[in-house]
Amino acid sequence: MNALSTATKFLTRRATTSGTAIRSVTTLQETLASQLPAKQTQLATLKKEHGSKVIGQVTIDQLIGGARGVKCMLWETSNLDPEEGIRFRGLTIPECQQVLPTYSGKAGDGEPLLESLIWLLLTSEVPTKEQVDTLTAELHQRASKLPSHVIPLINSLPKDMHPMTQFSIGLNAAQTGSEFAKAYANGVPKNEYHKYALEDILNVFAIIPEIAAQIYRNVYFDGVVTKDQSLDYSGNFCRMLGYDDPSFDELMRLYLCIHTDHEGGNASAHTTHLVGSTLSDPYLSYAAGLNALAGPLHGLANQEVLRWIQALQAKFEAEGKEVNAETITEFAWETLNAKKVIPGYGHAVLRKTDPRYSCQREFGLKHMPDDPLFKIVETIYSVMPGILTEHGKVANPYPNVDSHSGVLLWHYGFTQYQYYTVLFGVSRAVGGLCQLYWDRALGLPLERPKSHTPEWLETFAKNNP
Ligand code: CMX
Repeated sequence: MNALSTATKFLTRRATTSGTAIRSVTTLQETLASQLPAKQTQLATLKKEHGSKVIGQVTIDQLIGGARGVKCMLWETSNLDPEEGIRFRGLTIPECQQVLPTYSGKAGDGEPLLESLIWLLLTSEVPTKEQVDTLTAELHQRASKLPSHVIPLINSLPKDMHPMTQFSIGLNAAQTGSEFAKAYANGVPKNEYHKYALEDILNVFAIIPEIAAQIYRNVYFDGVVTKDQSLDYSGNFCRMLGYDDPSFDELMRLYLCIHTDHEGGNASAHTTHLVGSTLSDPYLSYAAGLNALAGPLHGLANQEVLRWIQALQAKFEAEGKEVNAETITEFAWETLNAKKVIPGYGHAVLRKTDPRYSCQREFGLKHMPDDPLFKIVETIYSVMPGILTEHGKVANPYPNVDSHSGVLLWHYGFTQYQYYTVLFGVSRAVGGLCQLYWDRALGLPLERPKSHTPEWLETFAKNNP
């Protein structure tokens, strides 16, 4: 019996109602297996019947400018509209909050469980609470798959090494547990890759909270990680980090859900997809994605926002001035005139306020309306779009996801902002790797776009006046 059939067995729960009816929960693996043939046929037909149709053009500007807007990637799990923001399998964030199972068991009563979103992104179906509970139990069980050398390795790292570097090292080291790499080495046929990829993907989801929590506890506390597997994925992660507050659990559920996926072109998701296309296993693919997330123009922006606000507070405190719309405006212009970016503002695709910002703002208004830092973020929001519009360079003067997340964490005493991107990394694994499942299931090929030299471009431009 292979690991996959063990998992499927594990997931199948049977309950007797009044001693007569027997009902079983359709497992994640069964759901995916039932969808697979139709999905494969759909893509093959699309390619065969419409493969030669032109869907866009590429300008020299786009080639030099980071491929903005170039349509060249298939992405199943989410889509980003510049005006509306993200939809996960067609659902907006407020819609997810309405329909996905929560900790209380009632949709709409609290934040969705991360396990609900894993199910949705993988299968495009809204799961029942029962299905989500089986997935929670499976992930808790799979947490024991963390190879025994990983925690000692993390414990040996210097405390001043950035937590994202430690996270990437930890996940790379866990790759010894890859079922996909073993199966590939044993010559498993191509049409079976996806089964082993799914094994790895679920194992990565299961082990990364402990890797992440160990880093947090080592760098800032006593190195002790305490689990509570009676809770859901996010609740258990909060206990491992050392937080025991139901309201913080809810924040973590929201945080982990909204950072999962942002279609394919963002650097962390795209890197995961690119590296995965070489048939690197899901551990190595997502470790590469983490390294992309660690850049200040991407996931590191959430720590930079807190640093920016701290610097602003320190400056005006020293000058005996209040932090208000006027002083924030002054500080923003200082930043811009020094040719630095305002962290947490702007976006490569979005052209409106990020709905991930808006839902965090809603959370703040509900749970901490009088928090001083929350109020500063509100004031920044009231002036920054005007400042950036006046500055005249940015395509989008509105806040993105990173603008708000740190302030909410800070409210609960989670003030170690150098660590914030690790939380983003725990969540982004879900988007990048759910897509990687479909990459393997649909047999997507090695990614290999064409590059050109400047000389080729100049000659082309000359010949095409
Ligand atoms: N502050 C100051 N200048 C900004 C800016 C900001 N917040 N956002 C963009 N600009 C500048 C760009 O640096 C660029 O300047 P140059 O022409 O001198 O190179 C110009 O405005 C045009 O850029 P753009 O088309 O508006 O934005 P890009 O697609 O090039 O970049 C992003 C997008 C997110 C990297 C950029 O807005 C930025 O640096 N924001 C601050 C960092 C941040 O919050 N990143 C997190 C994004 C969300 C995430 O991935 O987690």
